[in-house]
Amino acid sequence: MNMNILITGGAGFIGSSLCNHLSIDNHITIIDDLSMGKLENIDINDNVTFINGSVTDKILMQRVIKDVEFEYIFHLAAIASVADSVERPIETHQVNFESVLNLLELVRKFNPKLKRLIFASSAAVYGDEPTLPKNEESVIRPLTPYAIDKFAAERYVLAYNNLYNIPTSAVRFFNVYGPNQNPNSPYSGVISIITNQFAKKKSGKEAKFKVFGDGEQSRDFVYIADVIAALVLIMEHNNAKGKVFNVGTGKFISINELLKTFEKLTSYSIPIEYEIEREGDIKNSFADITKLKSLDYTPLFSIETGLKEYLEIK
Ligand code: UD2
Repeated sequence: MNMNILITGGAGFIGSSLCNHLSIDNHITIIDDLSMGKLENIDINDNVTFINGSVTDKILMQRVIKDVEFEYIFHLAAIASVADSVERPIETHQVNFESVLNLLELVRKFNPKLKRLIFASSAAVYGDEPTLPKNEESVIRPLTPYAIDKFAAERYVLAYNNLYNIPTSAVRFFNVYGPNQNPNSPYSGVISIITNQFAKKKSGKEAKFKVFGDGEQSRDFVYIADVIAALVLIMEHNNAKGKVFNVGTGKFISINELLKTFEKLTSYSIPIEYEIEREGDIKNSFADITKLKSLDYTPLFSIETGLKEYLEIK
């Protein structure tokens, strides 16, 4: 392909996986302040330029957009913790919303050759409205600063397509899992936390896992390789312009069943404690992926095959 591609948040979990995939035959520029991401996540080679900085730095962002004529931009940088957004709504708003609007304006002024900007939104926009599965026209009920910012930013991204002819798309990620997801906060993806505990157990250390609630809550867990495939399809399809897509598998599994799957695959078991339900936790969530399938997307990984690949079980 040999394109110039900007990935904000390119050292993070999803961004680094995307970079490692696309840098085989494109030039990638990454902006990341390493607040959550890690340099070790990136396969640094001649095709990758790493810039250590924040997407909230307007001077830096202007310089980057003016310096290189990007064909594609993936805006993945964000404060990913919902709890953090509740603690620090103003600071998280600067990263999760203002950086998006600023980037859109920079592109409008300085990047006429852009083929597509793809923005990472979230299933959080659907909130706790119980109808399932969620399709892109389902009721939107964002409940936290994180979800409100994601929804507002997503609308701006699509409005720039319609108002100014800036080619954009947005994705609503469901529960993404896979290598390089940081397990070190209680709000890290639950699969990264469970994996970490099973790895401890394997190496003879003390391990345990706390389930918040009765464990019957369910999620649509999508393996990172399927997410990368979805992003590439959206990037390549002209008819994805001006649209938002759910990115999930269309299937769901409860936390209890997930734990059983880990036990089956690893042949280990760890002590499980049941704690009070997490405040604001959504009971069940899964995606209707009909719209993404119209771009020829088929998720290749079930929860079992995805976990096998992640846990490197041959
Ligand atoms: C996901 C997203 C979040 C936001 C939200 C919107 C991830 C990592 N997070 O949060 O950014 O978009 O969806 O709805 O994708 N759990 C336990 N024990 C633990 C950790 C989690 O029982 O140690 C439970 C948790 O209470 C929840 C489920 O596991 O019911 C999944 O938790 P999560 O933090 O992986 O993802 P979620 O859906 O809360």
